[in-house]
Amino acid sequence: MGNYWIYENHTEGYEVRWKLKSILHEEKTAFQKLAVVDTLEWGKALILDGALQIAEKDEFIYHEMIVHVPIHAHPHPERVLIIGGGDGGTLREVVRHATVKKIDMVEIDERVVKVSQQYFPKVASAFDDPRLNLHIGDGIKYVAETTQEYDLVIVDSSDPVGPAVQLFSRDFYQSIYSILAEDGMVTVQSESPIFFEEAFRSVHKNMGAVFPKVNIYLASIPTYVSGPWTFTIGSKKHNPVKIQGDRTCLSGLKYYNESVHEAAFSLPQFIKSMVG
Ligand code: AG3
Repeated sequence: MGNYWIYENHTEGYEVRWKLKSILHEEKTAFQKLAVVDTLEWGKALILDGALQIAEKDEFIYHEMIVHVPIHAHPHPERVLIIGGGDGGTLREVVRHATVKKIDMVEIDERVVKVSQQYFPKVASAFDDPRLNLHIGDGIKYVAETTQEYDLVIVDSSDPVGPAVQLFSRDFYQSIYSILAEDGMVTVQSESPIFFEEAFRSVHKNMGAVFPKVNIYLASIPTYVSGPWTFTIGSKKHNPVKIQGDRTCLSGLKYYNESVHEAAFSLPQFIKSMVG
């Protein structure tokens, strides 16, 4: 085996590298550079424009947390919209919920879906769920134009560079607000508060300009930069910090459980101060 490494450059003075067993796939899609590599320590990984999106060994943390926290915080999550998430991991977690009757998913880059189906069958495992309508297109346009109403919107985006920048904007949250039912909520991945402090702060600010309730919760996802990763919920009515009284907590997951749900909303002081 050769001595091949992939480097992820986070700041001028900090980068992480993974030793590779092989490069399985590389292409330039209409939207981004896409690669699938097989790493020595973390299993196969999907890389978009140089940023690691999923690694087989720890993707469960991100996907369970972006889905099960908001879905348990809603009393009747029936209509769910996923923006992005082309690898299918978020979808895989949503379909575990029998309360969910209809799922729309809007992914801009069809190649992410196809390549994930080929290389990550355990992540891209739910694309044939009968409740799913997959739309290949621009999520911003979709939320601005759709006449559908949703109980929950999940924004599973990449970092706020290039085409994803708008997914962190106030206008986008405003469009989401208007397609949510009167007790609906939205969850977005809101980046590392350490390495993407600006993005993290602006999600909170922009979400707060639109939603009456905004809450942040955390998970540690080893392959994402390092330290805590944030998710932000904007809610019209329900307090997401607690599981809704009559919802039973899904069991048999690898990360999420009832006490993780509540604990995830406990913020260290330095993160509180960023948004306080
Ligand atoms: N989306 C968020 C990935 C952010 C990673 N950032 C980074 N490595 N700099 C993940 C998509 C998974 N469905």
